[in-house]
Amino acid sequence: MTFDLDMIKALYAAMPGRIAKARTVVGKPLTLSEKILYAHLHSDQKLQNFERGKSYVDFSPDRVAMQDATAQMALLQFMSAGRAKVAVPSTVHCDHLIVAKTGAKDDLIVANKESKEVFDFLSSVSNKYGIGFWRPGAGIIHQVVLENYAFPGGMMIGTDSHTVNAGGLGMVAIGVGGADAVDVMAGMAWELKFPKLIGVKLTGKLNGWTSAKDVILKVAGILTVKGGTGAIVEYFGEGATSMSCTGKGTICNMGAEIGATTSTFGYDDSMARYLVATGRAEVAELANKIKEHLTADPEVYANPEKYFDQVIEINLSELEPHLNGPFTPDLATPISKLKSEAEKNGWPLKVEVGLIGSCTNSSYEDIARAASLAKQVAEKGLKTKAVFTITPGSEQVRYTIERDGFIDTFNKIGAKVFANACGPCIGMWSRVGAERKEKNTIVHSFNRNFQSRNDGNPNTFAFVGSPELVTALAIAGDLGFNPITDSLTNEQGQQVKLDPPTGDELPAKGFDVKDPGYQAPAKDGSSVVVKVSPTSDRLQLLAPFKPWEGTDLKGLRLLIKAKGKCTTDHISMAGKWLKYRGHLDNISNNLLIGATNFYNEKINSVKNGLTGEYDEVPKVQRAYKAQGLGSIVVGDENYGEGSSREHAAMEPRHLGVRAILVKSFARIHETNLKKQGMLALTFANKEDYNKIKEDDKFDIVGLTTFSPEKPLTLVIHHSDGSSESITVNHTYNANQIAWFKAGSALNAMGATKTKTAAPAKKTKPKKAVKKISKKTAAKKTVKKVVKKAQKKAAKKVQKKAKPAKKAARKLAKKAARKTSKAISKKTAKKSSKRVVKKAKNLKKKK
Ligand code: MIC
Ligand code: SF4
Repeated sequence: MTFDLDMIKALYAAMPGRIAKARTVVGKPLTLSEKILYAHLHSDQKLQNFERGKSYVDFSPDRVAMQDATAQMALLQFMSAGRAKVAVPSTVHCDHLIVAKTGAKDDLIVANKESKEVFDFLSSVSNKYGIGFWRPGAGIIHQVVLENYAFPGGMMIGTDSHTVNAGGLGMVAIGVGGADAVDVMAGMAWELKFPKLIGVKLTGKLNGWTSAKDVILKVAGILTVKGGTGAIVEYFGEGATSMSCTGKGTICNMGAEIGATTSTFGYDDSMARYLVATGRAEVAELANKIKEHLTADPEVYANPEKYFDQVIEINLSELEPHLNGPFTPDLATPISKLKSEAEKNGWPLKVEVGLIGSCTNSSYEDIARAASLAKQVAEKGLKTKAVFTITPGSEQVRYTIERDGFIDTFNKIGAKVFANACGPCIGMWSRVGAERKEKNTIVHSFNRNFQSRNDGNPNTFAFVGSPELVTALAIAGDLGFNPITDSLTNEQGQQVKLDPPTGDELPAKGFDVKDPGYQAPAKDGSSVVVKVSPTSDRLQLLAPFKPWEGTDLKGLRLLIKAKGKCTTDHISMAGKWLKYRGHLDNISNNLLIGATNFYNEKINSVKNGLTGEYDEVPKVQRAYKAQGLGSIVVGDENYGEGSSREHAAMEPRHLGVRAILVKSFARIHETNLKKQGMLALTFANKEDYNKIKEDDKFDIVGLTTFSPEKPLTLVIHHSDGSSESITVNHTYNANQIAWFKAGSALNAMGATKTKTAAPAKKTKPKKAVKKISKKTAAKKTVKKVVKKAQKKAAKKVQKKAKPAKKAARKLAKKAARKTSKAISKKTAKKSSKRVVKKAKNLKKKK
C-alpha cells in the first residue's frame, strides 16, 4: 500500500519548477540537499540565496513521525494548539516502551499491560487528530517509515534523532523535539538554520566483511561526534550507487552520531528496487520521471570541492570493518587493530553478548548476512560463545525472515528474538546480572553506546559494529577476534575460519506480513474523547510555563557544573525512566542524574547552596524551586548530544533552571531549550568555564535589550565577595526571543499563530494578500494587528478550549504583546503581513 500518494504527486509536479527558480537565484548548479530544501520553502518564505550556517529559513516539511516516548509530550502540546486535525500526514509508532526480557511474545504482553494507559492515550489522540498509529510490536519508527512513508526528494521531521534514517531513500529527514513537530502538525512554518553541506564521495565497492555500517563508523571516526553539527552530509559516487537502499539507510541513521542535521543520497536504482519491493512501485515510477531533480546537478558531483563546504573521500574497496567504542560512537577502530587497542586500554576482551537489529541495522540484507554466519556455526562444528539477541526493525522484516528460515538459523545458535522494538538499544533490556555493575563487554549493531545506555550498568563496555561483525564476535566470544585473518577452534579441536557473510539485498520471494500493526485514524475524529486521568503517574496535562518577568535574572544558583560528556542520556536518562515521558513532574526526578559533577567527580551528587550539603540533582533543584530561586547549569562541549527528547529541556524548565551555559551545544537540544523558553548560552571565551566556582551566584544581564547577535553578560559573584563579568553568546533570532519572552514557543503560538494557521501551500493567492498587507500594515501597529487576529482566533477555539489552554493563551497574549514591541521594525512588518493574511483566511472560512 502506498500512503499519501497525492501528496507525493503534487510535490513532484512542483519540484522541477521550484528547483529551476532556486538554481537561478543561487546562481550555480545545486546539490541534492539544496534541491530538496529549496523545494520545501514555506509559502511565506521569500526565495533567496540563503547563507549556509547563517540564514534562518522557514520550511514546509511533507510529513511528521513520532515515537511513543516523545509523542506523548509532542501530542500533549499539540492538544493545546486547538487544531481539529494535523495539517500534514503524521504517524505515531509504539516502539520505545517495550522491555526486552524473555522474548517477543511475552514481552509484548507485559508492555501492553504496563503501558496500556499510554498506548491508549496515543491511540485515541492519533484517532482524533488524523494521525496514523502503529501499534506496539509493529516495528521501530525508522524502519517502518523507510518501508512505508519515505520517498525520494521528500522532506520530513520526526521526534527522534534517528529520523535521519529516511535519507536512505533520498529524503531530507530531520530529528526534532516535540515542539517543532507541533509547529508542522499545526500547519505552521518550521524553522531551520540553512545547513552547511558536507559531501562524502564513495569510490570502489563494498566487499567481503565490509558493510555499509563501516562507512559511517569510519566517517564518525573522521568527523567525531561534533563534526557534522549544522550540516547535511550528502553521499555520492559509484560506491553510493552500488550499495543497497537499506545500507544507505544505515549510513544516514548513524549520521545522528556525528551531530549532522541529516544525511542523504541521490535517487538511484537501489531506491527504485526498494520502493518496488515494499509495495510502492507507483512512487518509483513517479520518481523515475523526475529523477534528474532527485539527485544533484552533474557539475556538483564532478567537482564537489566547488559546491560543498567540506569533502571527504572513502574508497569502499579498501575500507576495513570497524568497531566503534566504548562509550562513544566516534572512537573508531579497524578490526585489525582492535585486539591491540583493547589490550592497551584495558577493555574486557570477553564478549558477553552480541545484539543485532534495531532501527539502524535490521534490513533483510543485514539479517541475511548475519544468518549466513550463524549457519556456519553448525556446519563448522562451532559453538557460539556469547549470548545472542535480535531485535527486528519491523513486523514485515520479522515475518519475512521467519518465512525464509533465518530465525530458525538464529534459534539454532541459542538466539533470543525480542519484539520488533527498541529494547536493549534504549536500555529497555532486563539484562540478568546488570545490577551487579560488573565490568564487561557487549557488541551491538545499534548506533549509540553511551555509558549505561543499554543495560544501566556504567561498567558495560559497549561497541558498535555491523550485524555481521557482531555475529562473528559473538560466535568467537572474543573482542580480539578478526574474522578476516583469524581462525576459531571448533568442538573437535580443529581450526576453522568463518567464510565472509553473504545475503540478498531484498527477499527473492518478496516481503510478506500478516498483520503489519497499523491503525488508520477516524475520518472525522471530532467525537473521539482523549482521556488523561488527573491521578495518573504516567500522563499529565501540561500547564504553560511562566512568561519572562521582564527583568534581568539575579541571584541564580549553580545547580551543577557538568564535567565532560553530557548527552541527553545524562540529562534525562531513558531505560526505566521512559515510563514517565508523558508526565513532566515525575520525569523531572531524573534531571541530570547521569551527569558528572565537576567538583567532586561524582554522579548525581551536587552541593545544595542553601544547606551546604550534597544531595541528588533533582532534589537540590526542587529545594531551590521551593524557595523561588532560579539556577543555571554549566556544561562542556556538545552538551545535549544524542537524542531529540525535549524532556531534557522541559525538565530543567519545569524545575526552575533559567539558563544552560556551555562550551557548545548539540543542534536539537539547543533548539529544544529555546522552544521551552530557556536561555541556551555559550561561553564567548571557552576558558571562562574555569571561572565558575561551586558556591557562585549569577546574574544574567542584558535581557531587557535581548536581541539577535547581541551577546549577554553573566556576572559571577564569588563566595569571597568578589565579582567578575563574562560575555556569553547566544544564537536566538527575533522569533526565538519571542518564545523566551512568552515563556515558551507553545505560549507564543497559542497567542498568535495556531488558531489562524492554514496548511502551508504554495497555491495561496499572494497578490490579494499583498495588497491588504501593504495598506493595513502601513497604517496599523503590529500590536493592534496581532490583537485583532488573536481575538478572532480565540473566539473560534474558545468552544473547544480546556482550562489549561485558556491559561496558556492568557500568558502568551501578554508575552506576545511585549514581544511585538521588541522585535525589529523589519520583522514586525513581516509578521504583520502574516497575521493579516491569516486573519483574512479565517474570515473567509467563517
Ligand atoms: C535514542 O535513540 O536515544 C532515542 C531514544 O530514540 C531518542 C529519542 C528519545 O529519547 O525518546 C532519540 O534518538 O531521539
Ligand atoms: Fe529505538 Fe535505538 Fe533506534 Fe532510538 S536508536 S529509535 S532507541 S532502536
